[in-house]
Amino acid sequence: MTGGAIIGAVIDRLIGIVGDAHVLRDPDVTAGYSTDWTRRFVGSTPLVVRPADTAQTAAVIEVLAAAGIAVVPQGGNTGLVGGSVPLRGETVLSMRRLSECEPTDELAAQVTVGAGATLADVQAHVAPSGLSVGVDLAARDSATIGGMVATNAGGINVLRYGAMRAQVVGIEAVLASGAIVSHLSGLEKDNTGYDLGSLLAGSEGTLGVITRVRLRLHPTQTECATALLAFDSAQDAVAAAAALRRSVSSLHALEAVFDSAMALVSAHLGVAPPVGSVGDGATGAAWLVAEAAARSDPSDELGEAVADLEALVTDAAVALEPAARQRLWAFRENVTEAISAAGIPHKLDVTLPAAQLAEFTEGVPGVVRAADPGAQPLLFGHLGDGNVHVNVLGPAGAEPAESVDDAVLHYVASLGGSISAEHGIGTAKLSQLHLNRTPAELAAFSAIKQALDPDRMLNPNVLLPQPG
Ligand code: FAD
Ligand code: 2HG
Ligand code: ZN
Repeated sequence: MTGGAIIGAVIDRLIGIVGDAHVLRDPDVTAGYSTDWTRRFVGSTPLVVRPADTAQTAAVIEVLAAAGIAVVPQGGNTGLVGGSVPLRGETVLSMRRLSECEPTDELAAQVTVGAGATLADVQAHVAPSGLSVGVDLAARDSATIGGMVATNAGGINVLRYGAMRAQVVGIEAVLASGAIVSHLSGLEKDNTGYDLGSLLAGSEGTLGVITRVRLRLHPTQTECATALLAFDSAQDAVAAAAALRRSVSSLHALEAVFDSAMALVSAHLGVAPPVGSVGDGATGAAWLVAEAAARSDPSDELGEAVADLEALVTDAAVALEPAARQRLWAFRENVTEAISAAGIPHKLDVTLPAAQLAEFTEGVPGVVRAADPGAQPLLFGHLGDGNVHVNVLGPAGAEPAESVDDAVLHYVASLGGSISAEHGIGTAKLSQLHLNRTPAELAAFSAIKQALDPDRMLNPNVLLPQPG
């Protein structure tokens, strides 16, 4: 049963496990758990259950599975691919209450945290030990560690530390059967069979509900230098990004904002960038945010590398102090907010091979407009990882034609790229997954799902080919 009447006896049993205050049934309250961050994906649910710990999570899943009620696990609900909301009346399992952070293990440089802890909370928790989480992203105040593992989130420091999967040294999760798998010892070398942490990373809530995560931490890079670099063309920005990757050993982030997105974000902030000229969104200009970070001042290393780019860079601003660095970052970090304020975009999150990156950034606006002449492509992203975010707005902030997604993702695949760099497949990219994955791979995915969740109780609408 998904949606429809939830038997009173089931609700009574759930209340017995988590308490009446944590079985939410008021439609005004559950609505907030049923619409995604972008407002593109709107579902509904009769029930939101908020367990407090792993044992309660397991007990809730057992009750729901016995009643044949499917579940959508939800963390901060900041996911961007329609994977965190109940699109077919599923029950939402909100993991936000599992927010406990255990003491930082300074000897191992690791920490075990509840799946519902936000990234910002964990960052603040480990900071006094001189340690940092390897993944950082603009949704840090709401995104949870469980959701970030489930999506294998990327963010701004992947070129240095890898994505979320690379941070996981231990995991605890509840399977669809209600069984708890817990492997949190954090041994750096541990070849004792299948790595369930790796399997659950990027599984988007389809294989298990993550309840606790042991994270590998990194020494905090205390000295930072940030540069905002302006370019006349996307091609020049791509060439400069490749050069900076080769030459700056302390490179910590390498982000891009292309003309159309810079026009929107600077209007949203009410501030022009300190370098480069913002046009009408069609000049082809581009900006890079390049950050170097180390235990000793990296500004000379970054400055020399930027000076070597004089044939490409038209102007550069460099900042060392936190407030000044933040003013440069604002032009990158606020793009998603600025787009959301302008309308409901389609979000295409792609990676290109290095050799095709310039061709793609220059070619994709034409591909978008050929599919929907009224659509507005907005490009930005993690250029150091080859990851471009192509957001597309329709006229007056409406959604663009559905055909835009197909056109862009086919173009990406034709260039050898990935249709999902870091946000996942969710429901948004489900029909294009075959562009990147062979029938044999999809069959293996289905076999894993069948083994761990034969009745499709966990997030049944996302990632996997739908039955029938
Ligand atoms: P949710 O949105 O609640 O859920 C996401 C998926 O994970 C769903 O499929 C859900 O079912 C599953 N899930 C959630 N919790 C669990 C759990 N405990 N166990 C099992 N499955 C679970 N993403 C990036 O990769 N890089 C970025 O730079 C980035 N920047 C962002 C900036 C903004 C402003 C916003 C709004 C989003 C951004 N995102 C980014 C997307 C989003 O923040 C990430 O996908 C994040 O990992 C989602 O975490 P969450 O807790 O909000 O998960
Ligand atoms: C980012 O890099 C996030 O800012 C969000 O991944 C991207 O809004 C988007 O498409
Ligand atoms: Zn991103």
